[in-house]
Amino acid sequence: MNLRKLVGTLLLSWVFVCGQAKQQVDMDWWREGRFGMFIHWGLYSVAAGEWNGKPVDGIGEWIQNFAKVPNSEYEKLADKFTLSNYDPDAWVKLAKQAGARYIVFTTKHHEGFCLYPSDVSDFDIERTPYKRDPLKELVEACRRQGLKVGFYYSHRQDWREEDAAVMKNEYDGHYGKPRSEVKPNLDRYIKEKALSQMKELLTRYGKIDLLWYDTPFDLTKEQSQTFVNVVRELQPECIINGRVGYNLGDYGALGDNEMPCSRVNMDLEMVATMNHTWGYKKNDHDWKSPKDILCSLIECASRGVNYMINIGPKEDGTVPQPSVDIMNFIGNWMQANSESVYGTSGNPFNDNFPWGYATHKDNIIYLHLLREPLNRRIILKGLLSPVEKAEILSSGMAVPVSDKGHYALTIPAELDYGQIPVVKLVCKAPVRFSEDNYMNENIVSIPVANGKIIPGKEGSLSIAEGGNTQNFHAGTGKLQLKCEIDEPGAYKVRIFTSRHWRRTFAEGAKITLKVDDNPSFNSVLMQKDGELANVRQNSYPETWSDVGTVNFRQKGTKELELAVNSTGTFSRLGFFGEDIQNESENNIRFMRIELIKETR
Ligand code: FHN
Repeated sequence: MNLRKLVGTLLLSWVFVCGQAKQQVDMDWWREGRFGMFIHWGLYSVAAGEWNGKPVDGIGEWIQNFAKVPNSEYEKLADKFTLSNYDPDAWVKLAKQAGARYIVFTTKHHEGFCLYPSDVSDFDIERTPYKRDPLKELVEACRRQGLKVGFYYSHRQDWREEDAAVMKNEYDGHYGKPRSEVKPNLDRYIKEKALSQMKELLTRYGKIDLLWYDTPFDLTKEQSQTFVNVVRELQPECIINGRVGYNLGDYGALGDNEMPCSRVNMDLEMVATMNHTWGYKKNDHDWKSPKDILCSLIECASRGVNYMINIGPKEDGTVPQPSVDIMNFIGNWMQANSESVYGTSGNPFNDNFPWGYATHKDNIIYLHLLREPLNRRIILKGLLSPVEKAEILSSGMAVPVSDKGHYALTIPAELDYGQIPVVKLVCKAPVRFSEDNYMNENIVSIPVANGKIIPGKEGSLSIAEGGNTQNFHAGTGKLQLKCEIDEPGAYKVRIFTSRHWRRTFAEGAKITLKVDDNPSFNSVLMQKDGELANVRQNSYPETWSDVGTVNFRQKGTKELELAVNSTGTFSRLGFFGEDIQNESENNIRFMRIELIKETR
């Protein structure tokens, strides 16, 4: 054993003996920054979504798995991973001018290939024509330009390692033998490879600001904890993401491209693709629009959530032009409007606004206008703080505010909504707001996350990190919600649910809903009456069901009570594209209920 390895082994043993150190993590920069750039780069960038000249479905970095490529074949990609146009300063500049405050880079993805020279694996950058350490170069570029650095490390999946074989999720021919002969020894992989590589990553590159683990799958809590411990011991200030497993990280985890549906009161990050893949795919031209991506950043900020957008460079290091265009578009907007994102705390109101989003900071509320508000008027019914003034953030143009019981803003004519103008509303004191839900532009939008949970005979439903219901079925109780009705009349009741994109809409789901003193909707079938056409469709599509109409004879506070009678069945796209029929569901993923005023 060479000296470097001996020191490493001693250090690791110390990590195991000490266990978890006292947490000294500094979350301030991460909360303040709100915006990061993810980079997926590896041998899959060489394959670029094709194997043997044929396009392969699915996310590009999974091509080895989806195209069922044995390791002996896959490793040949290393010869073609040239990095010939790799310019880490240009990548960092791209992130920085867009306003991103941190970068997270794939040091090892599920394929097992290390983008740095590793002493414990020969499947690393030294196999490529590139003779330097691209990770070191990227870290240095981040430091030069003042961005925080995060390392992505696939801690559970490693298709190069038989001992880390997952099987259910994984093509079993990687190792050149039948499934029955593969006898994984996960503990050995963790101790001898993963933790040793963590030590390399945490001791060779100076201060690392964020460690981004992924797909914890079947790790035990103890195993996840060792991945926490190694960071705490070697880099006590480093933040650990939620996907280390068992909520042991410093912030919570959402699914890929999963947009939270209401304001959250915890540290959370949303990670998103610009098209349908993380790793480069030459045939994926289905890019989200620059405005869509900017809206996602703003929406995340309005939920109090960080947003990390991904780029997937080509094998030579070139960033696809649509990604550059998106980052530049965000950068232009951020130049004038970044104060409405950095260090903000999300929408202070419980309302979802039809015209856009809101964030706040101290005594300031920022209103992000995606479209012209109805009659160019915004009425902030829940605002309790006295207002000093309002203006368009990018130009300083005054926005008149009147106070007739509720503050009302008159939005100037002819704003360019393609550029998402922001109203800066300055209050005379730190923002105070009511907890109630009000009607905006004829819609009362009631997030389920605000509800009171009444547990059932079989335990309790709960609210997931992203604000949707989880474990909500006939046995787990009911949800009570409230809203303010200030205009009596008839209202359509629309219920929004979401689902993972691999699942079809659940058939046969039935609910019971009571709305104030209206006759209750008993065991109503949830129909797929419509689906929102937006960036969520690729990940967690949102569907609505119109369950009927209610009448309010008087204004005032109204109570709603939601229960599930049956959750229904769905079919699911399996991991290799197979159609899995008639799975049952133990949850309806409710997001919000809308009461829509009938205006006839
Ligand atoms: O399987 C990976 C996937 O390839 C990609 O890296 C994403 C990014 O969040 N994480 C995993 C799936 O959630």
